[in-house]
Amino acid sequence: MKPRYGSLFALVCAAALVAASPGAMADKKEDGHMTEPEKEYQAGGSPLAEQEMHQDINPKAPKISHEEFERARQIYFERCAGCHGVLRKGATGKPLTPDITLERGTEYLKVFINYGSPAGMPNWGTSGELTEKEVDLMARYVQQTPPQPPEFGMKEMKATWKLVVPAAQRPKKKMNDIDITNIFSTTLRDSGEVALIDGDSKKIITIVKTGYAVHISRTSASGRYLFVIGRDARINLIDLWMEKPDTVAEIKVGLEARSVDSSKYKGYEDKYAIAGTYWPPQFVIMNGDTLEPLKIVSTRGMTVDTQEYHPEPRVAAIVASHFHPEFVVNVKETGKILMVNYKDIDNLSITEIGAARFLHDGGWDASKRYFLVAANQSNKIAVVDAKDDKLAALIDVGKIPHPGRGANFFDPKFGPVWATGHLGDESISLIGTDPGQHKDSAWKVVRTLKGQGGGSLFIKTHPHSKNLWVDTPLNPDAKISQSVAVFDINNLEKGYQVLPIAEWAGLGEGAKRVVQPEYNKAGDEVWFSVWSAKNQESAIVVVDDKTRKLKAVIKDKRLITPTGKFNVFNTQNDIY
Ligand code: DHE
Repeated sequence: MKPRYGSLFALVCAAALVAASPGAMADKKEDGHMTEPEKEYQAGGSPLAEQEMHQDINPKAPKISHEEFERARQIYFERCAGCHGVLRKGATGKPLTPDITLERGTEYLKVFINYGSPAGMPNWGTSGELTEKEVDLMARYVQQTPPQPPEFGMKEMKATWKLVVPAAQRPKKKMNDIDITNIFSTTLRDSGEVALIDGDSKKIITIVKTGYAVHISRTSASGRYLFVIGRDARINLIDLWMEKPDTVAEIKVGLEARSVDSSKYKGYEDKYAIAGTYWPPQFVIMNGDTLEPLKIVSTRGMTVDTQEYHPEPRVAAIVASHFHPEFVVNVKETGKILMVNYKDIDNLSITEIGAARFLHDGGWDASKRYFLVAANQSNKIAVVDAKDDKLAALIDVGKIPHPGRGANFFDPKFGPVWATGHLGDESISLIGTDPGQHKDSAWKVVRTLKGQGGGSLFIKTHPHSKNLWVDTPLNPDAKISQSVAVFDINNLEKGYQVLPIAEWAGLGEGAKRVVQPEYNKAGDEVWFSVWSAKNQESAIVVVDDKTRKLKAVIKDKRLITPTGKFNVFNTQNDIY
C-alpha cells in the first residue's frame, strides 16, 4: 500500500502548492479543487447536524471522546455530508466508510482533509476553514462507525402535520385583487421564508415563514396553491386565493429534502402532492390540498450500473407527468428514474427506468412528453419518454451539467432544442428534442455554445422571447459571477452579450452572485436575484427582455438572500 499512499500524497501536496500560488487561487478549477462558491453549493450545511445520533464505539478506530464525536459529527453534516453522504457511502465525493478509512489511517487522512485533492475535495485546512485541531478531529472521526440518523415514517409525519385552515373553511373564490398568475414566489434562503412578489407592481405582497434554508416552490395544476419546501423537509402549502396568501397546511416529511410537486394529469389536478427526501431516502404522496401523508415509498436499493445495494439514495428532481397519472421521481445515487403511477395508491405501480448516476435537476421538452435530467457526475443528460415510460436516450454533454429546468426553443437550423449549462465548464449544450419532424437531430448535441465560464446553474428562455439567458453564479471570477450572458436564439453564432446585472442593482459590499433568470407571465421581463450574504443587501433586478435594458430594481430590507424565483403561471404550466 505504501507506494500508492506516497503517490497520492504527492498529488495532494502538488495540488496544495498550486492552490497556494496567487494565480491559481483566482481560478482554482484549473487544479481540480472546488471553487469557493462551488464548495458552498455542493457542501452546503445539512439540517442533520442538529439531529441526535448514537455513537457506536469501534474498537479499531482511534480514540475519540463523546464531546469530540458530537463536535465532529456536526462538522461532518455541515461540511461533508453533501458530497460523501449521510452514511459516508459516497456520492459525488468518495466513500468514507471505516473499511476504507481505517486502512488509510489518521496521518494520511489529515493530509487529505488539510490539502484537499485534485479530484475536487476542498482544502479544508489550508483554506483556513478548519483549524489544525479540527483537521485532526475529522481524520479520527471518519474512522468511526458512521452514526445513522433516525427514520421518519408515517407516525413522525402525522405528528408534524398541521392543517392550519381545513379545505372547507377556505375561500370559495379568489379574495384578493392581485393577478396571482404573475406572482413570483421568491426563496429567501437564509431567513427561511418566501417573499411573494407581485409581478405587476413589483411590490412584496407578503412574506411567509417556511422551512430552514428554504429551497424551491412549485405551483399546483390549478394555479391556486403553492408548495414550498425547505432543506429541513418542511412543506408549506400556501393558498393564493386568500385575501393575503398564507399557509393553510404544513408538514415535515423527513429530516432533509429538496423536491416537491403536485399532480397535473387531467382529472387529478391538485389531487395529490409528492415530496422526496434526502434523509430518509424516500418519497411520500400526500393529499394535494391538505398535505395529509398517504403513502411512503423507500428508494433504498441497487445502483443502476454496478448493481450494488445503496443505503441512502437521495430523491432529486420530481415532476408531474402530463401523459399519465404519474410522478417522475429521480433518484440520485442509484441513477434510476421512477415513474410512480398514482391512479391507485393502495396498489401503487412503479416503472423503474435505469439512467445514470447521479441524477439531479431537469425539465420537460416543449411538448412535455420527454423529461431531460442531468446525471451530473456522469456528464450526461438522461431523457425519459413519459408517454411510453422508457429511457429515450443518454446523451454525453459538457462537464457537470446543471440545467435547473433547462430552456426550450426553436433552433433555426435544428428545430426544437432543450439546452443546459454546466458547472464544470463554459459550454452550453443544445439537444434536439423532436424525434418526429427532426429525426436527425433528436437526442443529439446539435450545437455547443461557449458561455462566459463554468459555474453555471440556471439557463432560461420563454416561448415569446428571442433571448437565451445563462447565469454563472459559481464562477470564481466576480466579474463573471456578477453578470449574465445572453444569446440571440436566431443568431447563435454571434456569441453572447454580457449584462452587468449586479452593477445595475447598485448595492454595496457583497458576493452579489447573479442567479436564476425567471420570466414573468407575459414573457417580456426576466428577473434575476442578486444574492449576497445574510448580513448584506441583496436585490432583484428586472430586465426588459426585448431591449435587454434595466427595467426595475427591487430592494427591500426583507429580501434576505433571494435565490430561486418561481413565477406562478410559468411554473404551473411548465413554461421554460
Ligand atoms: Fe438546489 C433545484 C438540490 C444547492 C437553488 N436543487 C434543485 C433540485 C435539486 C436540488 C434536487 C431539483 C428540484 C426539483 O426540480 O424537484 N441544491 C440541491 C443540492 O443538493 C445542493 C447542491 C446542495 C444543498 O446543500 O442543497 C443545492 N440550490 C442549491 C443552492 O445553493 C442554490 C443555488 C441556492 C439556494 O436557494 O439554495 C440552489 N436549486 C436551486 C433552485 C432550484 C433548485 C433555484 C430550482 C430551479 C428551477 O428553476 O426549477
